[in-house]
Amino acid sequence: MDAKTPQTGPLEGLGWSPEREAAFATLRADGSIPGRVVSHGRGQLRAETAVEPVLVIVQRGFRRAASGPEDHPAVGDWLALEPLGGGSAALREVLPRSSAFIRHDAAENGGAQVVATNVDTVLLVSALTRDLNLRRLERYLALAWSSGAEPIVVLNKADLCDDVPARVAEVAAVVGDARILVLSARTGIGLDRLQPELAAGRTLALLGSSGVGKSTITNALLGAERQLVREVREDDQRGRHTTSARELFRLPGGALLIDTPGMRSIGLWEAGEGLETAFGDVEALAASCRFSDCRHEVEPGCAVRAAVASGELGEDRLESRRKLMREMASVERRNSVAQARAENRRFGRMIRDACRTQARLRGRPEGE
Ligand SMILES: Nc1nc2c(ncn2[C@@H]2O[C@H](COP(=O)(O)OP(=O)(O)OP(=O)(O)O)[C@@H](O)[C@H]2O)c(=O)[nH]1
Ligand SMILES: [Mg+2]
Ligand SMILES: [Zn+2]
Repeated sequence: MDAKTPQTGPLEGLGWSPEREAAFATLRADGSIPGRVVSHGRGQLRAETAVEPVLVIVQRGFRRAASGPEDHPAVGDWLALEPLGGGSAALREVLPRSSAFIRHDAAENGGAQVVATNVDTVLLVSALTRDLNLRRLERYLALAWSSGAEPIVVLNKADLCDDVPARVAEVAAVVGDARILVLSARTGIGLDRLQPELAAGRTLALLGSSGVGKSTITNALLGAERQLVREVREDDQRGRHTTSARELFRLPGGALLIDTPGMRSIGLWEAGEGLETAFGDVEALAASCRFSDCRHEVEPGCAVRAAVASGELGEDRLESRRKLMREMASVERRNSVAQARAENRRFGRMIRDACRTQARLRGRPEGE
C-alpha cells in the first residue's frame, strides 16, 4: 500500500503495521523476514510472508531456548524467519504478542497450550440449544480477559431457540462487561451485527465448544464454503471435532479471522486478573464486605453472601468463582515449581558452557 516500503505490501493485508516494521529493523538487517502463522495443526506450522507461503521449521535449538510452552509459535503469531528455499523457513524468533489466549491442557507438554495470538477480538461462541453452558462460558471469559483481547459473547443458532430473550438474560447475568451478539449462521440473521468488528487489518478469533458453529460462521463471513462443517445432526456426534487445525483467513473486507477446533476442556492458565474481570459483579459486592480479606464463606458482614440471600447474586455463580479460584491457585503453584526447575536447568547449562569455554581457552596456545 505504501510505495516507500514495497517489501511490506502483502504483509499489511495480514495485519503487519509500520510499528512492527520499525521494531523488526535489526532482524531484517540480520537476514530475517517477517511472516504470520496462518495455520497450526497436525504437527505443522504454516506462515505467510511477503514473498510466499512457507512451512515453518522449528529447530531443536529454538525448543531448548524456550522457557515454556507459551513461548512456542501459534496461529496469529508474527515470526522472524530465515528463508531456507523450497517453500520452507526456519523459525528464529516469535515476535512480541499484543495478546495471547492460553489455556491449561493436561495432555499438552508443559500444560499450556497457546490457542491464538495477536487477536483484537475473541468471539466466544455458544449455541442457543440445551448445550449452552454458563459455567464453561465463565472459564472462556476469564481466559479471554486475561489474553489481552476484547471478548464478545456470540450466541449462535438463534433459529433453534424458542425463547431468545430468556436465554440472553441468563447469559447476561454471567458475562459482566462483555457484549452479547445473537445470530444464526445458518439463516444469516444477526451476522451484520459483526460488521463493525471487521475493519481491515483487525484480527478476530472464534473459540468455543465443538459443534457450536464456528466454521459455519467462518464460511458465512467469507462468503464461501472454505471450512468443512459437520454434516450430520449435531446431537448424534457430540464430542467429534470437525475442524482439526487452527487457521487464519482473510475476510473480503480485510479483517483476519481465526477458526479453531472445539476444545474439550479449557483449564485455566494464569488467568489472574482475567478471573477478577470475569467475576466483576462479585468483586464489586466484595468491596462492601466488612473484612477486606473476606472469603465470603462464614465471615460476618459479608456483602456477597447477603447478595446471594437476597437473590441479587446467583449461588451457583459464587460457587463457580470459588472453584475457578482454587483451580487458579493450583495452576500457579504448579507453574512456579516448573519455572524453578527450568531456571535450574538453564543455570546448569550456563555453568557447563562456561566450563567448556574455559577449558578451550586453556587449551589454546598463548597469544591467541
Ligand atoms: N440450526 C442451525 N444450525 C447451525 C447454525 N450454525 C451452525 N449450525 C450447524 O451446526 C453444526 C456444527 O457446525 P460447525 O460449524 O461444524 O461447528 P464448529 O463449531 O466449527 O465445530 P468444530 O469444528 O468441531 O469445533 C453443523 O451441522 C452446522 O450446519 C445455526 O445458526 N443454526
Ligand atoms: Mg469447525
Ligand atoms: Zn464477603
